[in-house]
Amino acid sequence: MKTFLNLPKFREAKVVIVPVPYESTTSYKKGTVNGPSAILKASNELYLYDHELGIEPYSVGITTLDPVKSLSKLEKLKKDKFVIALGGEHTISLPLIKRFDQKDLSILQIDAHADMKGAFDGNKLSHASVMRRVSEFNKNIVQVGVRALDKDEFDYIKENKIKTFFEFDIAKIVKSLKKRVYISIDLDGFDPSVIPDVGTPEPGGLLWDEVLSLLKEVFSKREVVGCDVVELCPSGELSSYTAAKLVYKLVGYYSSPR
Ligand SMILES: [Mn+2]
Repeated sequence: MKTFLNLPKFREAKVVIVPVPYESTTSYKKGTVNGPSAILKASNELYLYDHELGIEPYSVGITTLDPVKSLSKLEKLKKDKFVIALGGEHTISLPLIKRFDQKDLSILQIDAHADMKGAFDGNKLSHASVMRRVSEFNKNIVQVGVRALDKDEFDYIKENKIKTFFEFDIAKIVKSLKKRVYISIDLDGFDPSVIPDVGTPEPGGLLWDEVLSLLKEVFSKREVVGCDVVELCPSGELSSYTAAKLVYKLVGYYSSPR
């Protein structure tokens, strides 16, 4: 497997890209297992300069780990580096979030789905239940882009005061976040015109500029502790390249001064 931007492995890097080709419970289109390698391959095509930020984000130091395939290994990842995990199905967020101290920590979830099902196909550890499992130890979940959910999920959200924004209002979203934030980006949160290749596509999603404006604001106003970008189900260049660019934007926002 290639590395992000084809950069050599580098111990002192501040940003660590972790490929997680984990797919166990996808329910519709399969192929998220190929997501990480497609993002790494597409990252070769990126321009290194970010004109919005006026920096070359790679200069912060980026390294790519060998792929991690098990959820238990993810929970043991170190916290002294800024980890961006590449999925794989959304289930991988659970161990990635669990490894942090939950005090003053919000989870910003960009997603078409609430992922709040008690269980899915009888499985409690499913991509469609991942945020429900997170909510069992941290209810500070802020959801953006959600447009497909069951009534049970809707009721659970209300009862447990999960902050689900059905309207896109950046100021209100950022205000609802605690001091520290973990960002989980399910690529189906984007409109399918932006990223068509996802396991469970849903029309009416967020646009590229909207997501970037939100992320930029979150990184400048809060301490972001880690990120994941999940559910790419690659079949064409557009989605893989866009996902790679998103990852590089995350590196850029992380490395620009607050
Ligand atoms: Mn999801």
